[in-house]
Formats: sequence, C-alpha cells, structure tokens
Amino acid sequence: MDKTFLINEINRLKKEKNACILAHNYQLPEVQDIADIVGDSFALSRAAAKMDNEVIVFCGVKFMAESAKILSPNKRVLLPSKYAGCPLAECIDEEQLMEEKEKHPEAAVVCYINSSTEVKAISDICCTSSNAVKVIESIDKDEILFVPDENLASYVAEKVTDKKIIPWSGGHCITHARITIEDVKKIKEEHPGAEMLVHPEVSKEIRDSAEFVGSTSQIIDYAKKSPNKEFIIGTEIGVLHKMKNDNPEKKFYLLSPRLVCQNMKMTTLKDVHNSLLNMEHEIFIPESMRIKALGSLEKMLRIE
Ligand code: CIZ
Repeated sequence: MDKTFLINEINRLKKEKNACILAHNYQLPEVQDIADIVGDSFALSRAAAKMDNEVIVFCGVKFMAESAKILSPNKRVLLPSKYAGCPLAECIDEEQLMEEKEKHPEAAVVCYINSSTEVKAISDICCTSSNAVKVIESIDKDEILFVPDENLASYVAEKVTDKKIIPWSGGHCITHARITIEDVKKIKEEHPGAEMLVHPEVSKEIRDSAEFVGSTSQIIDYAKKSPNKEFIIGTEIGVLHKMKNDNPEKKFYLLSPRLVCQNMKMTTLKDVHNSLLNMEHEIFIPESMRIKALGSLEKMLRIE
C-alpha cells in the first residue's frame, strides 16, 4: 500500500472510530509523525487518561499499553504490534517479586514502569526514569526494594543517600546494555566538543562519562535548552527524530549504532492501519488485577 494512501486511511479511521494515536519517543519516525502525542510512557499514559476519545492506539510496547488501560479502563486500548514486548519488563514475575519481598519484609517496593501489570499490582509505588528520585524521596521507609532495572537502581542510590536501595539483580535494558566504554571513547574522540546525554538505564561506567543523565523527555528537553550545538546521545535511536526536528541547527550523534530496540521498531504504519481497521490487538486486564496495579500508578501520579 502506498504510504500517502496509508496515512490518509489512518486519519480517516481515526475520525470514524474516535481514536487517538499515542507514540513513544522510541517509535519509528513515520509512526511518530502520524501520532497525536509523542512522549515517554508516563506522559502518554497520563494523556490517555485525560483525553475523551473512545479508542487509544498505543504505539509502543505491551507494558505501556497496559499502563494506559490501567489508568483508562473505559477506553479501548490497542497495541498495533502484538509481539512488541519489553525484555526488561519480563525479567521479573509476580512469584519472583514475592520471594524477594519475603527476604526484605521492611522494605517498600518500587517498580519501574517497565514492569508487568502483575508486578505493579504487588508493588507499593511505581516510578519512571524521569521521576524515580522524587518517588524514592517521597517514601517514608529507609529500605527500598527497587525492581527490575539494576542500573536505574544504582543511579537512584547515588542521588538518595539516606535510604538503602536494594536492586533486583540482573535486570537490564538489552538495548542500553549494548553500549561499551570503547564506544564512548571513540565517539568522544570524533566529536570532542559535544555534550554527552545518556539514559539512566546505561551502566554506571557510561553514566559517569556523561554530562547529563535523564529520561527520554528530559534528554530531549535538555538538548533544546542547552546553548551547545553538538550532542552525543546515549539512548534509543528513536529520540533523534524529535531532537533533529526541534533543533535543525544542532548536531546529534548516536553513541552507538547498536542503540536500536527491535521491539520498539516492530510497529509500522501498516500495523497502525490494521489496528484501527480491525480494532486489534486490544488490551484486556482482569478488573481485580487492574485495581491492584492502579494503586501503584496512582500513588506515583499524586507525587508529580
Ligand atoms: O518511561 C519511558 O517511557 C521509558 C521506557 C524511557 C524514557 O525515559 O522515556
């Protein structure tokens, strides 16, 4: 199908079905371009809850569409590519978290938004990469069990020194984990004047070489406000689309060509079209589970 025809059809179906399209910052450029809102999972879920469309097409991965459904139970939430998952979110299940909780009965449980609905349901509060420090600081306990991202846990532990952060061992984003210190040395030599901006899902070694650490939205924001003209970007390639559009006079270099998340790149325009046409793949969450998971998301929303 011709691209212009596909885009026209998506826009026609969007009106017919009273749908709104949300796309994560890591989505393919052409998917970001047809979206009503582009952002991080937190901003998108919050936007989904506020808008009055009957249908939400969530161009992202499963945990993101599930978070939108948890917050918007009366809307039909569709995930265009049913295989778009997140290995980080899948690295800990309910049973494993229960075992961990038993080992640390005094600890409050904080789950990263990159986690399953079941894990959110048995956590005290959820957080994203943009608000993790604020969330931890808001907790009235000295011990925090933080799941599942070990690098984000270590970043938070550096910022919040009056609490003991217990990380879930081995939880990593496989895309951010591909960056090596050799990549950093090479790109810094090539672009000595560039500021390096990285995501907190990178390792400590990489984080310590950067000028700024932040979520995708914070990185996008930082680059816009900085007087610098050149940036090395240490997160998934998808963010470059918005950064280049927002700042045509600035230069952006991806820290490593391996910073491509295959799951985020599964959603194509054709999938978005099929999703609207056939109302697929709809997210369903049992109500008792949704209510439990809602608690940890709502607590996070209250401290924003
Ligand atoms: O919170 C999100 O959307 C993720 C997974 C990353 C980020 O920093 O936006």
